[in-house]
Amino acid sequence: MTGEEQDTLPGVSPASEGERRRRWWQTHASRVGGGKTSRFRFLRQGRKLDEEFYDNVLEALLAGDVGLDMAEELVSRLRIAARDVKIHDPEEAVTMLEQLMVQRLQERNRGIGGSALPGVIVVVGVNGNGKTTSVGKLAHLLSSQGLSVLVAAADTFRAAAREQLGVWVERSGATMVAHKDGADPGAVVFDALAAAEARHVDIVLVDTAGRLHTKGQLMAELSKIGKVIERKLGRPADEILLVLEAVTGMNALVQAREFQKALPLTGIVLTKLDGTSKGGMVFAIEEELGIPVKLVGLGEGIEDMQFFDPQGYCHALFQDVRQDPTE
Ligand SMILES: Nc1nc2c(ncn2[C@@H]2O[C@H](COP(=O)(O)OP(=O)(O)OP(=O)(O)O)[C@@H](O)[C@H]2O)c(=O)[nH]1
Ligand SMILES: [Mg+2]
Repeated sequence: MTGEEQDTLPGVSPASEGERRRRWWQTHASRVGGGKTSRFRFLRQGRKLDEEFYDNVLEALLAGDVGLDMAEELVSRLRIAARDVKIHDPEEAVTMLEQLMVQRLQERNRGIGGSALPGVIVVVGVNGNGKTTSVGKLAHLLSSQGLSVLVAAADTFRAAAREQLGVWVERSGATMVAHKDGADPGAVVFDALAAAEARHVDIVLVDTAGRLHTKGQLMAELSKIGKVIERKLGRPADEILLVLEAVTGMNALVQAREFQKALPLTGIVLTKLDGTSKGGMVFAIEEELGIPVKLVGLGEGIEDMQFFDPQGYCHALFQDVRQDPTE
């Protein structure tokens, strides 16, 4: 199973899924990068492609938190492209910039999962960044694509974590395997996998307890969850997704390094992208971490998660410019 539009999860029609995804990005566009506070909105206003225009592009990219190296690379690509295809006005150049940003993001493989069933997706991260909510939304997203989903409540640490997850799972039509508070998370995962095999479930989602990346013992617990999966299925989990809040900034790198030591990360779930005006964060995170953003959260509702889509995302970053160029 993979999450790209062209080759998607088992049982899903790629065409209808692509259309659904496009619609989602359109309806959520105003939340990416803070809508009216979009950093790209003034770019089309200049008269000609002079140094001031390129300075403004660089400034907008930096203000949108794209990151210095990436911002410079994009401006340099834009200069070359503008010269090669003979672009003379800012309007066209901004359209070209958007295309270059899409291309840059398309260089990464954002597929989700493998081919063996059940597919296993483990969600990890520091406290309170949106893991449980993301598992709930993802259960809904995958169920709505016709997949059977089983959720393992492996956060046995925080009181009420199981109940919180249970509410999401019920709403999404998935099923859940849970143990008592304080139980061994590895045992929960083992039982969830056994149940998934017995019931021929497509996907197992594992919600884990929030943990500070500096706490060695808690990180060892994550490694153990990885080993349980390998022992039970004879293969590693398909995805280990690190949940990061879009506002995390440089600490994301520190977090990712520590989690990477416990389990090999395969992707990022970027949450709360609706709560920042720095919508360019996806570029910075991918450059810093070298791990692709695979899913984004743009709100607290059950429908507010989608597979990351370079085109939909860049379109959203520039939408303010497009809709209201003179304001
Ligand atoms: N605005 C917004 N809020 C979000 C998003 N994702 C999660 N939240 C909110 O973030 C808060 C924490 O979410 P949880 O899912 O409980 O976080 P968690 O990582 O499971 O927390 P712990 O298990 O305690 O580590 C909740 O109030 C969610 O509604 C998002 O994409 N956008
Ligand atoms: Mg949680």
